[in-house]
Amino acid sequence: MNLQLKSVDVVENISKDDFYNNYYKKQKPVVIKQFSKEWPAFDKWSLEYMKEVAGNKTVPLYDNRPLNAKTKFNSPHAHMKMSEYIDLLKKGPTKYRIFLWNILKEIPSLQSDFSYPDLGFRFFKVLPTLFFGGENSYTFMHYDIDLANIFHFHFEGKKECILFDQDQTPYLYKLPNSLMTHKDIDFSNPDFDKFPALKNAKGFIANLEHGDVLYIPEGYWHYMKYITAGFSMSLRSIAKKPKHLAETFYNFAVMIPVENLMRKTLGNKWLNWKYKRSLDNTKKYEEAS
Ligand SMILES: O=C(O)CCC(=O)C(=O)O
Ligand SMILES: [Fe+2]
Repeated sequence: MNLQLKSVDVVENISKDDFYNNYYKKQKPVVIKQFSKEWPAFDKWSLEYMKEVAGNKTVPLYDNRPLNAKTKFNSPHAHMKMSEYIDLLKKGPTKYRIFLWNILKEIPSLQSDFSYPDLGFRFFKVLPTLFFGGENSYTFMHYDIDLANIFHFHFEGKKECILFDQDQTPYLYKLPNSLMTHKDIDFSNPDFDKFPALKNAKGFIANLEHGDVLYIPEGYWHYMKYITAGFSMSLRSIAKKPKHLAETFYNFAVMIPVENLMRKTLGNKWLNWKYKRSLDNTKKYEEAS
């Protein structure tokens, strides 16, 4: 038994109108092969190049440890010099990832290597971010705090992405007051005895290689597995659906402050309550549909 995953459409070339009407408007994911081939980045960007331009930067690293009551929302697990980190990536599998690294703030010169595609809507230009991962590392299933439309460009190596629309949330064992699923689910090889509702979830799968872009519609859940060491850049365009804009506001104004406060005051009791609630809330979706 596997997850019910359809392959994301893959196109070689796409016009602005076709992208807008067939994917953006319908909020349907798509992979555009070698979309970045006109950019200087297509030839330049590699792990080695990142080591050259950012080797001396200290970078925040994340591994796969579950939430911890002692840390705040999204705080890093370790720090390293970028040059050491890239050496580590090249040496073999490592769990350490870089997550949401802001290009404008950290290495503004990289901006001249890419441009914002003209696809009929506005990009949120202050927030181009980079993500790095070692062979077999993965970014846990989540959706983004601003429920943005994401353009995820991949460089060097191969990556596998699993996506779910928000309408599949009931089957995903979402943790209350968070944007994540239960910590014990391995989306590459889920345990359906422990998490039977996952059998009913209908999602998408995409494979990315150097130069490809994956369009992730707004608010979509995403799980990313680095098949080999590599990195990606996400460009975002804010959510359009009023419901998603309202949730963005809620996430910043209520969700994060509540989370930080509860971890501080109740500690692990709060986290354990969240895990239990995610199982209880999902019970009614466990029957085969
Ligand atoms: O590629 C990754 O490691 C995570 C990407 C991601 O979560 C995003 O672009 O929002
Ligand atoms: Fe994300």
